[in-house]
Amino acid sequence: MDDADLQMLKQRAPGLAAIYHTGRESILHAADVAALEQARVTTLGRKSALTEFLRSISTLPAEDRPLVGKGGNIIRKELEALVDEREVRLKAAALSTSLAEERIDVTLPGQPFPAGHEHLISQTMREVEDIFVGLGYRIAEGPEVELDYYNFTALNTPPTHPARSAHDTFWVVEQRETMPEAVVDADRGVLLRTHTSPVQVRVMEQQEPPVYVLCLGKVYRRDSDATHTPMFHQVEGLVVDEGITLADLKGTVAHFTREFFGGDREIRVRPHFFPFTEPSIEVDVSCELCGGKGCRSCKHSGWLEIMGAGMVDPNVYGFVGYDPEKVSGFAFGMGVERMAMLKHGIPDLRLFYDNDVRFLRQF
Ligand code: 2U9
Repeated sequence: MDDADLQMLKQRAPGLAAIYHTGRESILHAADVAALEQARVTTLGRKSALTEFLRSISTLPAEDRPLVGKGGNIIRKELEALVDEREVRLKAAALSTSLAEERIDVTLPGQPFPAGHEHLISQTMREVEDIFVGLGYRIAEGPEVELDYYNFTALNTPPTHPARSAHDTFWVVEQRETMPEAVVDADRGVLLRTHTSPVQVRVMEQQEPPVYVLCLGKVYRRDSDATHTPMFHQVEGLVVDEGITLADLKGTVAHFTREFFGGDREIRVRPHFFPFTEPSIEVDVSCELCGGKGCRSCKHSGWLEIMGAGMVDPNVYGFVGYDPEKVSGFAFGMGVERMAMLKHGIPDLRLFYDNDVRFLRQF
């Protein structure tokens, strides 16, 4: 549009310049995208002064219409371009404001996720396992529902042996009940294992010496009071090789107690009896609380009983086909709950099974 056209336009359509200036001002002053949309509707919408003006062109003299129409469209295009340009600017400004204000610190710690952990009994078994694996032992497992033969008979505890009653067995199928005449068949009875020793019998059935094996797991006895639960956990070890002596047993136990309890712990050995070991011993570890002087926790003796053990009775080898003239070995057993109580000063066995997280989460 040249200057002459512009002059003519100003004369024929004097309101157009005002429409342009008002629209331009409201577009350029829109403070945000919403305000800009409002300005666009007011300036360029169907009810705007500009649209009204363009509609009214048909009422002008025919010779004026092309120029006025052209001018009106130029103005509309210019205002539309201003809206687009302003929109780009406002959006960019809004983005940089939100980037600055809504900053996320990715180094903040996340929401805590309440994860549990192994029960102290499992942790204790894992610790004992690690110590013996470090000595070259293999871990063995076996059934908790066991045959009388593996739980008692093959461990030198025949059907009439008095030691059987001491075990307070949970019977699944008691042969004496179903076949009263066949006491000889009593070792076919089915029971919940009263110790983990049957696992070692099964290991010896399966392999020739040397045997260096550790068994850990649940055992069951019909017993329930402040110091007994009907289910508890045992760890038992068995070594069978050529030339194994009681000195090897003592050395192994001394190493284990130092690793497990820490510090310069002493051990002492007392004679005892078990059907499956001969000779049999009980092992005590020196009390760390009183340094051996005697206190409440060691019942004023300076010593804490930690395990039973002994040299495997040669009769046991007869059941698994080992030659007691060629090999000898030792075995030991301990209660996991008791080990954990001694190590952590836990006063009551029942705390392990109350499932109170305030107790459990301390370990
Ligand atoms: C075989 C031969 C011998 C395992 C042994 C003990 C001594 C023992 C108790 C400790 C506390 C059980 O949990 S407790 O009540 N265990 O005193 N256990 S010797 O002797 C064996 C095992 C397997 C073939």
